[in-house]
Parts: sequence; structure tokens; C-alpha cells
Amino acid sequence: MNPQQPIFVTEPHLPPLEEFLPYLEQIWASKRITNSGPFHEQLEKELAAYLGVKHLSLFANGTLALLTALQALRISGEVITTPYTFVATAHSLLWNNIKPVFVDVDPDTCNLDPERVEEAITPATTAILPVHCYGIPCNVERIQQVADTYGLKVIYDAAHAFGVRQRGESILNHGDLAVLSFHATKVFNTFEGGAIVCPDAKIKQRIDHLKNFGFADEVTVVAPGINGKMNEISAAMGLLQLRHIDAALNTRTIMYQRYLDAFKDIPSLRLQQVPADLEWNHAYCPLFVRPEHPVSRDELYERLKSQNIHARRYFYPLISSFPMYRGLPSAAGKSLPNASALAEQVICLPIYPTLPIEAQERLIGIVRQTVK
Ligand code: T4K
Repeated sequence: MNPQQPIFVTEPHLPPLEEFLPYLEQIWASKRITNSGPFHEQLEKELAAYLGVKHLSLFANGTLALLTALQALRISGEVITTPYTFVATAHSLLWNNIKPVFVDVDPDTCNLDPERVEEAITPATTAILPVHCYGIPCNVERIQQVADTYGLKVIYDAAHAFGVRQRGESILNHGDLAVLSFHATKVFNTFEGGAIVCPDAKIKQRIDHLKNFGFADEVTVVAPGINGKMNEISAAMGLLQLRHIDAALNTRTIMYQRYLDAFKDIPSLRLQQVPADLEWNHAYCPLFVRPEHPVSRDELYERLKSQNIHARRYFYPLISSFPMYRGLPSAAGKSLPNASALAEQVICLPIYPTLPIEAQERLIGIVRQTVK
């Protein structure tokens, strides 16, 4: 492989173009391009079956799905969430006029620490919005226990958690709702896209109304809905992706194992360990550069960049440090020590099915050089 060619943190998974063309021909022939067309309906069914969930409503992107999930459950007041995630998680709260309350994360999983959640609950708290960061499951049992004790709803931002199973069951079945992203950079992409996973048909119907301006039928508007619909070209892409997803997930597993093997003798570098009961999707490859490592995270980031390898610091800076959040009491001072440490240490290494093995080995070599 040409070392001049840039390597990015990810590359969209694109099946062979000739396999996509028949879908396009069908769309052109039918002239049905959006508003719950046949591919949209088929993808909802096939995805629910593949993921092992009861119901699912497709969206134009994950952010609109998050916004709508909060509307569907009529969430208001304060919502407890994590600062260690992509900014869309917290933005979805502000767009709904909800106050985010940031709570620190568990340093091993990078996910909301349920023990700290309890301390942050006030009379204004209505829900918890945890994130399965990098696709690693939250402590779903404990979060549910806390939610049940205080009568709170739970909406999982499962943008990273496509296909993740724990003890044989989909992680998406936890909480009141779970939200997926099918963005270009995700394990499973529909160019742009997303979905809300929901446990019953009634709530799916409400979500379906909300994503279509609130229309219940041609003349009835039941809610101030939005336009969140997935179009037919994206839905067709999803159907085609499903034919390739198992192979893509297998390749990711092999690549992640290669990273694990390469750095296992360097205690100042940490990768996520995968428990035996977890079928992880290896959506990301976060490498944590501990303070005692001879080279800092930022120096490693720059060294890789100088070799045309564009790793990313997901998730740095913390959301709580952005101007629209930093005035919140929960964002203050040293209240988020674990999240702050992770944000300073993390670098996400490239991982995607078409990453050539030579590129991965070159990258491993550059990282290993930092201990010499
Ligand atoms: N919740 C969580 C926890 C999320 O992580 C996200 C999205 C959301 C909610 C919201 O879901 P969506 O509304 O996006 O469906 C990227 C993605 O844009 C974003 O979807 C994702 N999280 C976030 C973690 O990463 P950037 O700003 O890092 O993207 P960008 O454009 O720098 O892309 C990264 C690399 O990927 C590029 O350097 C090259 C490669 N790439 C990217 C695109 C878009 C391609 O090769 N082709 C492409 O088309 O945010």
C-alpha cells in the first residue's frame, strides 16, 4: 500500500456498486423515493429481525432519532447523561429545552457510572440518557434499578451499539427506548440514517407519527412532529448492507485482536478488554495512553498524523467543556475526574473492514516505537 495515501479513523463500508444498482433501478421505476416506501418498510422488518428487537422506526439520522425519542416519552426538566460522548447526545437535550446533568463515567467501560447517577437525581429529574460508548454496554441492570426506584425513564444512546449482544441478548432491548445511528462512519451505514428501537407497537406508532410531522392520517395531525423520515435510497443501502454485515463484523473482530496482541506487553497502553459473554461490534478501537507512557497521547496523535494516519481523539474535549454546557453546575471544576482523564488519554485507532493489513502493521509499528 502507498504510504502517501491517507488513512482515516474509519471508512464507510460500501458494498460493490453493481449490487446497489438493481435497487436504484427499482426506485427509478416506481418513483417512490421517500415517505415509508417499500424499502423502508422492508428494512424496518429485516433490521428488527437481525438485531433481535421487537420494533424499530427508521430515521434520517441518529440526531433526529434522539430528538424524537425524548419527545415520544415527553421528557422534560433535567436529564442525567454522560459528558464522554459525541456532542449530539447532549445537544438533543438542549433542542428539547431539557437541562443536561452530567455525571461521571466508569473508568473501565467509559460509560455512565450508575452509582453516581443516584447522587445527581433531583425532583426535576425525569430520565437518564446513557450512552453505550464505543458499543460497550452500560451497566444496564443497575441503571434500570436506579430508574425504577426513582420513577425515571431510560433512553439509551446506542449510536455505537449496532448488533451488540450480551449473554446472547441484544443490548438494544434495555431501557424504554434505544437510539441507533447509521451514519457513514458507523459499523452499519445507510449513508445517513438512524433508528429508534422500542418495545411495543403503540409507542412505535407515536414515534412514526412524530417523525412525519405528527400526521396520523391524511387529515389528522396528533403532535407537533418533525420531518425525520429515512428515504428509499438510504433504506435500500441498509438492505444491501445487511447482506454484508456479518462478514464486516468478523473482519473488525480480527483487526481488533491484532491491536490487542500488538500492545499487550505495554502496560502504559490500554485497550478495551472484551468479556467472554459480550458479542461486541468493534465499532471503534480506543487506545488509552496512560500518563506514565513515555510519549503523550497528543504526541502520538501528531506522530501518526505526520505519517498520514489520521486517528481521532473520540471523545475529547468533553462535552461539558463546550460553551453552551460549561456554565452548568454539573460541568464545574473537578466533578468529572474519570471522564476528564479518559478524554486526555484516548486516541481511536483506525478500524474498518477494508483497512489493509500492511497499513495496520505500519500503524502498530509507529505506536510501538513510542516505548523505545
Ligand atoms: N450519539 C453518538 C454517541 C454518536 O457518536 C453520534 C454520531 C450521534 C449520537 C449522532 O448520530 P448521527 O446524527 O450522526 O447519525 C463523526 C460522525 O459524523 C458522527 O455521526 C459520529 N457520531 C461521530 C462519532 O463521528 P466527525 O466529525 O468525527 O466525522 P468526520 O466527518 O470527521 O469523519 C471521520 C472520518 O471518517 C473522516 O476523517 C474520514 C471518514 N469518512 C467520513 C465521512 C463522513 C469517510 O471516509 N467518508 C465519509 O463520508 O463525526
